[in-house]
Amino acid sequence: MRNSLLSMVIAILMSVAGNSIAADAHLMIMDPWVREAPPNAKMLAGYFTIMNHSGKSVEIVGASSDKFEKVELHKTVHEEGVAKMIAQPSVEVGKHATVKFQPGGLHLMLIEPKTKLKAGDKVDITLKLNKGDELKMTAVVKKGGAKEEHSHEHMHHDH
Ligand SMILES: [Cu+2]
Repeated sequence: MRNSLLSMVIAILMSVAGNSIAADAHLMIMDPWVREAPPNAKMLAGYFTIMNHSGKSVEIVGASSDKFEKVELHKTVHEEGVAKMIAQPSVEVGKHATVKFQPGGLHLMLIEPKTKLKAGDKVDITLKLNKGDELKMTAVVKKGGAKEEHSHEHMHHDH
């Protein structure tokens, strides 16, 4: 009896540990942040750098955050001098590669905030990887450089 109880406890501990460990210890997220937007903004942009120290490429296939209705992977591209954002079904991080989500390029499009966010606030974001793994990060809301184009709001403003 004791033994079976003990092995049950061990099994539970192992499954808890399994869930809390990052999907892949070889993946590293650096400097996650969300650009502060006007309080009525319907969309905010999120940025981070991801490094893949493993010998296998991984794919980011989606993202979510409990502070937003929806999170999409976007890329800003310039076509004939016009900046456009294109939703990406997935973003590959090659083996031993670094991919930057940064203003003017790849970004997380954080859609319909559930609460008002201002500089200094924290936003938990989960990346979904291929094979069903997840990678969590805590982004800090910061003021972005005013010169950076992109973001839907900025399209309606003159800088
Ligand atoms: Cu976007």
